[in-house]
This record gives sequence, structure tokens and C-alpha cells, in this order.
Amino acid sequence: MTKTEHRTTCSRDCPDACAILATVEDGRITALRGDPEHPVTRGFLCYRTSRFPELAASDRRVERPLVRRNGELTPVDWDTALAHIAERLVAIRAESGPAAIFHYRSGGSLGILKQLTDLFFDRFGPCTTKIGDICSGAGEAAQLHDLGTSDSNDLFDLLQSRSIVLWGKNPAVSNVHLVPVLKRAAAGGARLWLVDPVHHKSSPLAARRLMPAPGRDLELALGIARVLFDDGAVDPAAAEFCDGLPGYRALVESRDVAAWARLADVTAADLRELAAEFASGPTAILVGWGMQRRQRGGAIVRALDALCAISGNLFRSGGGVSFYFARRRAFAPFSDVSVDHPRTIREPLLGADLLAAQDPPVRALWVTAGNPVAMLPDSATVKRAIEQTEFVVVADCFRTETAELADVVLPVPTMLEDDDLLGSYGHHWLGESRPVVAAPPEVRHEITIFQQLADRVGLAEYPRDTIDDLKRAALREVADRGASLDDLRGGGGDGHGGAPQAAAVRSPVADKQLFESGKVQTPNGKVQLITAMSPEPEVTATAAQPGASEPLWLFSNSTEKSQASQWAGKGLGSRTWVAVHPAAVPGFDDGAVVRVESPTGTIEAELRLDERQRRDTAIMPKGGHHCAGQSANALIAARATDLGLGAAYLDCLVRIVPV
Ligand SMILES: Nc1nc2c(c(=O)[nH]1)N[C@H]1C(S)=C(S)[C@@H](COP(=O)(O)OP(=O)(O)OC[C@H]3O[C@@H](n4cnc5c(=O)[nH]c(N)nc54)[C@H](O)[C@@H]3O)O[C@H]1N2
Ligand SMILES: Nc1nc2c(c(=O)[nH]1)N[C@H]1C(S)=C(S)[C@@H](COP(=O)(O)OP(=O)(O)OC[C@H]3O[C@@H](n4cnc5c(=O)[nH]c(N)nc54)[C@H](O)[C@@H]3O)O[C@H]1N2
Ligand code: SF4
Ligand SMILES: [Mo]
Repeated sequence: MTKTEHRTTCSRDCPDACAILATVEDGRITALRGDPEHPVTRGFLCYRTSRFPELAASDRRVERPLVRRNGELTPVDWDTALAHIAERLVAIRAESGPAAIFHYRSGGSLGILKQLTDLFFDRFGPCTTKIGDICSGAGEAAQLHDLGTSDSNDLFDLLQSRSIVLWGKNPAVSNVHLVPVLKRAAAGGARLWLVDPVHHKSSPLAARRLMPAPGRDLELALGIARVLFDDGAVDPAAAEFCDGLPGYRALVESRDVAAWARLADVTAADLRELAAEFASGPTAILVGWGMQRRQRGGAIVRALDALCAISGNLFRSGGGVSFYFARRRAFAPFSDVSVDHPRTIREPLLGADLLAAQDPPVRALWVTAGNPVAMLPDSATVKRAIEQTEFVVVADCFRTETAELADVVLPVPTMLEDDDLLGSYGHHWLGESRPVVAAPPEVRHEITIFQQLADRVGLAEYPRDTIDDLKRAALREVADRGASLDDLRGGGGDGHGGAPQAAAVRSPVADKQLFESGKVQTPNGKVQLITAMSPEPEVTATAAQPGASEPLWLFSNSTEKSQASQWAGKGLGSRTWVAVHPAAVPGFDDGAVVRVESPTGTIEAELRLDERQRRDTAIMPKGGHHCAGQSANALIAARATDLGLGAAYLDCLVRIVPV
């Protein structure tokens, strides 16, 4: 029996980008652990990746290309699959133009080389592409507007904070490697705050908790600013480094502290206490991704940017308003020309946009690393739109509900078989992913698939380089600054034939303090302050009916055991669940099967009564199989956010109804 240890980097859509050590015995992974020498991974992995080998061994794994024949997805060889795809894509382009072909890529893998899938369609067309970003679109657009960039101070700068505000964030579930950093900061004296309408696994971490009304963070942030203006605690230099201070001040002063607190549904005393943290500082805001998935999501993040800036916490070590770490910044992009796409499909409105697309209609859809039927809002419309598309290719490691609709399914490596480069959106370290075990023989690397397809469709202008050379190309701008491929591999070994050293390479282009120069990166170097409210969200509920609850705000939050629609372990079982305060559902028993109903759809769920929650919320898991009637997205209307074309998943009202 041979036992070896291999190093790779997790490519999941997760802020942590962990360094993984895999033990392989006789070609099988027998253990996965976090690299103890990686400064952020620190020796542990999350539940979902620790259990990944179980998922990889499931009967949903795709191990051979599948082509639909007589209605059934049938295994075929690669020549047959690629010849069929090439014939269809070339014919559709010739008949209807490249706008009739749409490539949709989501975040199943955050590998940098995945950009080369987009490049294929840019060179083959340019084809129709998506715009917007359902994940972080609103918040990134807000920060880009206000600060000229969406990036963060070094993760460990939090150890300089006097207080840290987890604003709509549940790191114990969705950013687990932040937890040890928070604990260290707290042990050093920092006070942790949690601002979240939901009680969750991270609640016990916080010394102080506010549970504001869903989506009222805008009012809360403006109320805090009101205290700072009233108390003369605004940074005296704010007028010099901010644009729009008078307009912002007028907005803040349009209500008094008590009125802002009432709108946010927190006590004025709590609001003042949080304001005092901003006045003294250094205070860091860690902005979660959930609350910007609302119609006013952009405005909410803009109000947090403004609060951080005017309270003097933006340019200070231990401060900052961290929404994102610029994970791609160290890598050179694969396309140097700005491509003129013939048409765009808005990601949050993908179902409706696909159905409405005319002259030409979208005839071919290629899905890379996504499960839009389960994960985009208004699943039923997304499903219908995909069903109506003439030719659908899905590249995935598993047979998802989206793959079930495809004409061709292409098997690709799992994250433990893949070969790529990773940045992180939760810290500034870079990593390489390498296969720790070989993929099944008929599984092909995504780049290989497109190179072979490029040969078949006669596309000369697509790179034919090896994976390693493509990695070197991506690293070309940082290679001589300590981040070459060899550096990522730990210097290629110890020089004596031993195993490579642990590699934890910090991005050479990330400063320890984001705005070290004292200026933000907007065109005039000034923070752009928010000066107007966004319109109230448009949300409706179904009509009142006997026995049904009042309308409740639906949360579909990350859960420990799943990565979006990919569950580890036993998954959800036969049905999903919904957690509600008992007072919101009088007469219902814990464990009862109920219907969760919105104007968009209805699903059955098991009721979990939870006294720790607000009385106006209903909490479901973010992932769930649409085909098993479990996906919250069956209930959620497709609507865009105020900025950045995000999806307003959280502006959804449901009623709990007896079955
Ligand atoms: N285990 C696990 N980890 C994941 C993922 C996963 O699916 N599972 N997904 C990954 C992905 S794709 C991403 S983008 C990130 C997701 O990152 P997040 O979206 O930050 O993840 P969640 O843990 O769902 O946390 C969202 C939090 O926002 C809160 N929230 C919602 N609305 C409001 C509001 O109006 N105000 C305030 N203050 N809070 C609000 C919710 O109650 C919840 O606690 O995590 C990644 N990590
Ligand atoms: N209701 C609700 N819906 C949400 C959210 C929410 O909070 N609430 N969160 C939203 C967010 S933040 C996000 S990011 C999206 C996530 O939505 P998706 O990105 O669609 O998420 P997954 O379900 O993880 O689907 C990713 C797929 O990629 C596959 N995959 C993994 N690696 C590779 C690879 O290397 N190549 C290829 N071709 N495939 C691969 C996986 O097997 C999986 O089937 O969901 C959004 N949807
Ligand atoms: S999913 Fe996130 S926490 Fe889990 S191993 Fe991957 S990067 Fe680490
Ligand atoms: Mo996401």
C-alpha cells in the first residue's frame, strides 16, 4: 500500500481559499485536512470540504459525456460529444449569428483559468454574455463608486481593531477561517458586534448583538451617523477627503436618532452604543454579502462606506469597511481587448431575459460551473427558459437539475482533481490547485475540452498552451515579485529531492493597508458619500387566508453542510426546513409539515420553531434541490438590486400555511 500526501487549494466559491493537504492511499483519498502552516487555513477545513470525497463518490457524479437520445441522457465517447457540439454551434452561428449563443458561467470553481471558458465564446463569437452578479454585484458596485475599488486591509489588521462589527455576516458558517482571527482580536480586547436580523451560529461570538428589521441597515447606519454629527464626533477632515458631505449630512439630519432607531427597529440606546464605537475606534466593519441582495442593497453598502469614512475609520489601521478582497488582482487577465458582446443577459433576470431574447433568440446555452435552475431567483421561469432553449450544454462534475435539462453533459474534474490558480475574496494569499488524485479516465480538464473544441470548429485564435504555461501567463506580472509558479509550489522542493515546502504566498500587489496613501481610488481621490435614499423595496405577499401566518421576510442563508446547491453528507433529506419564531405561527407545532407560500411559488417544508428569532422572519437554507421541491428560489421573485445588477433574493415575503 502506498500512502502519499498532496497539496492543493480549495476552489469553491468561499472566501477562505484553503490550503488543503490530502492523504492518498492506493489512488484513493483517505483524509483531507487544512494545511497547519497556512496563515489563514491553520490546520482545519470546513464540514463541506472535509466530507467532499463522499460527495465525489455519489451516483450523481458524471464520469462520461452524456448526449440526449430518445429523451434520455446517454453515455457517449468524447469524439461523438464534441463532434455534435461543434456541428450545432457552427450551424447556429451561421444561421442566426453568434448572439444566438449564450455562455453562462457561475462560481462552482473560482479557478482563474476558468476565464478561458469565457475566452472561447469571445473568440468564437463574440457571443451573448451575462451582465450583473447575483452574488456580490450591488456591494461591489457601491464600493467601486464610493471608494474606487472593492478590496480590504490585510486580514490580520483586524488585530489592531478596538471593535469589529460583523454587519450581516455569519462567519461560523460561511467564512469559517475568519473565526480564529476574530477570537484572537477579542482575546486582545476588541469588542465584537453582530448586526443581523437572524440569530445564527456566529451570534455567540459577539459580545453585543443587534437584530434590526430586515433590510433596514440603511436607516441604522444613517442613525449612527446622526449621533456622530450631533455629538461633534465626525472626523474634522471629512470635508477634505469626502465629496458630497453637505448632501449626506442633510440626509442624515432628515430624521432624529429616535426616528432612525424606530425605522431600524432597534432601541435608541443600542444605536448610540454602536455609534460610540465608531466615534472612538478603530472600528472595522465586515460587511456580509447577504444584505446587499436586496433592492436597496447598493444603498445599504454605500451607507456603510460613508459611516466608516466620516467617523475617521477608513484610513486607519484596525478600521476599514471590508466587503471583498480583490481576488483576481494579482493575475493578468487572459483577454486584453475589451470585447464588444452583441447582447447581454442580466444574471438576476436570466429566465425572463432568455425568454424575451429575440432577433435572434438564444438558441444555444452553455453552462459552466453553475446550477441556475436551483440557484437563480424564480426557478420555475429559469427552468422553463432553459427547457425552451434549442441546444443546451452543461459542463459539471455532477448531474444537477440544470444538467438534467441539457442536450449534452460534459464531465469535468472535481476540485480535488482540477488544476488551476486561486486568489481569495476573504484574504490576500494566493494558491495553486493541483490534482491530488487522477480524475476518472473519461473526465477532461475544462481547458482541454475547449482546446479540442477549438480544433473542431477551426478556431485558431484560442490558446493551445499547457496548463502550466497558462498558469505562468496568469502570473506574469507578479512572477518576479515572489509569486511565480515555482514560488506557489514552495520553490519546487527543498533542493534535496524532498517534498515541496509549504507554500503560502501573499499577493505582492495587496498593501497591508488598502488606502495607505490617505486617498481612495475614485477619479478625484475622494470618498463619494451617499446623499439620497433608494426607493422602498417593492414586495408583495399572498392574500391573507384562514390559518396562515402574517407575511414573514424570507431569509435563505448559507448552511454549514452545503455549498449553494451542493450538499455534503446526508443533505436535506426528503424536504427542506423553515425556522420561525413560535409567536409568528400560532397553532403550528414544531416539526409540522407546512406550506411556504409567496406570489412566485410554494414549497413544503418542515417547521422549526425558534424563539431566538425575530417575529417577522422565516429562515430557510440557501441551497436545496429544485427537483426535490426544496429550493427557496421557487419562492423568490427575480428582481435586480439598485446598483450592480445583483439579485434581490432577500426581498421576499412568505406566509406559512397549513398543508
Ligand atoms: N457553508 C457555506 N459557506 C458559504 C456558502 C455556502 O453556500 N455555504 N456560500 C459562499 C458564497 S457563494 C458566498 S457569496 C458567501 C455568502 O456569504 P453571505 O451571504 O454573507 O452568507 P450567509 O452566511 O448566508 O450570511 C448572510 C447573512 O446576512 C444576513 N442578512 C440578510 N439580510 C440582512 C439585512 O437586511 N441586514 C443585515 N444586517 N443582515 C442581513 C443573514 O441573516 C445572514 O446571516 O459565503 C460562501 N460560503
Ligand atoms: N435563495 C438564494 N439563492 C442564492 C443565494 C442565496 O443566498 N439565497 N446565493 C447566491 C450566491 S451568493 C451564489 S454565488 C449562487 C451560487 O450559485 P451556483 O454557482 O450556481 O452554485 P452551485 O449550486 O454551487 O453550482 C455550482 C456548480 O458548479 C459545479 N462545478 C464545480 N467545479 C466545477 C468546475 O471546475 N467546472 C464546472 N464546469 N463545474 C464545476 C458544481 O458541481 C455545481 O453543480 O447562488 C445564489 N443563489
Ligand atoms: S469551502 Fe471554504 S472553508 Fe471549506 S475548505 Fe474550501 S475554502 Fe476552506
Ligand atoms: Mo456567492
